[in-house]
Amino acid sequence: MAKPVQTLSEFIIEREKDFPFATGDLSQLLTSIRLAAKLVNREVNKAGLVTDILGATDQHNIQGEQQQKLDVYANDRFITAMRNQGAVCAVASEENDEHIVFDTPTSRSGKYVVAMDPLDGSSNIDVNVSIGTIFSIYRRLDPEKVTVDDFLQPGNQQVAAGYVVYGSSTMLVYTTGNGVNGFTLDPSIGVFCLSHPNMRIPEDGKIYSVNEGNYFDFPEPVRNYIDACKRKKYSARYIGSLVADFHRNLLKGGIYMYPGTTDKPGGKLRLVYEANPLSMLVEQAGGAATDGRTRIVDIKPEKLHQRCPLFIGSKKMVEQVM
Ligand code: AHM
Ligand code: MG
Repeated sequence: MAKPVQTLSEFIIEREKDFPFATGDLSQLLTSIRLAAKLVNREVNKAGLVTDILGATDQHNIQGEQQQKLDVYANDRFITAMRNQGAVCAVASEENDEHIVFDTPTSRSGKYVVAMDPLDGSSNIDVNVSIGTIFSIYRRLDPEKVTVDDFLQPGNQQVAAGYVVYGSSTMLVYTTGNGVNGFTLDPSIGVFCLSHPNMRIPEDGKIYSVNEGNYFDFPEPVRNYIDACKRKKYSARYIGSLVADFHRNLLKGGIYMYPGTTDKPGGKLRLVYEANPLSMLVEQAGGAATDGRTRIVDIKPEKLHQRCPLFIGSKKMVEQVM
């Protein structure tokens, strides 16, 4: 007889029992993320059919990037789900200039803050290529007030982190600092089921993911590393959706790189809600992440939307590029 599958909600409840003093707040928070992920998944799946969900809005985010309609939809869904749950007192998002403090009676005393990129890889939305959501959870610093400092804690203080990849199937992958587990959405019943228990990234890999269009602007050591990958006939794989590139490398082994360039020494990716959560995940899975000098999760963020170079993936490959 086939082994019964464990659902995400059963898994969350089971894990909660491992922490004798757990209040259930983190479980509640993960439940709200699960709900929002399903709603976003529904819209992503019918994006080609429904004309008012594809394309850009006339708004720009703080980075000056034009917001897509699905960016705004995903942002609203995740914020609403967390506001309604009560475990979260504030959220910071790639799509909002500043963090948002919740004012409902229950959320005011919420223990956690969440930083997120609600829809990563926006340029891939209209062309039916995988996109994702990334989230990072911290304990708030002061029970009396919420400030931006709650979000500027180094990544090594994260309580949990994860992502959702809306791909050929939709998966939610997360860690609470005790290994990494992946759940695949069964669309016929609308339930996430444990499909990838205790995920480990291969120690070494043969895939490198980088936007080589920027090659001539990369620092020399990075160009040398890319040349070495080619000499070894490694496979070049670059989707242009960080979550999807990261997910593939997590399963198969590989390195994702977004280095600084001559005109953008900080690179493109954001430390707080892109690099930090994926770095916690990769370390929990046995891999590594650095900005080229410092372990990503040891960097103390100074600004909410701060960028950082990112080299992330199989441990040996990250060591070599360093
Ligand atoms: P976004 O958060 O605005 O979608 O930007 C982040 C994305 C990553 O998903 C992806 O890896 C990278 O930007 C691609 O950038 P580029 O087109 O410069 O290669
Ligand atoms: Mg992004």
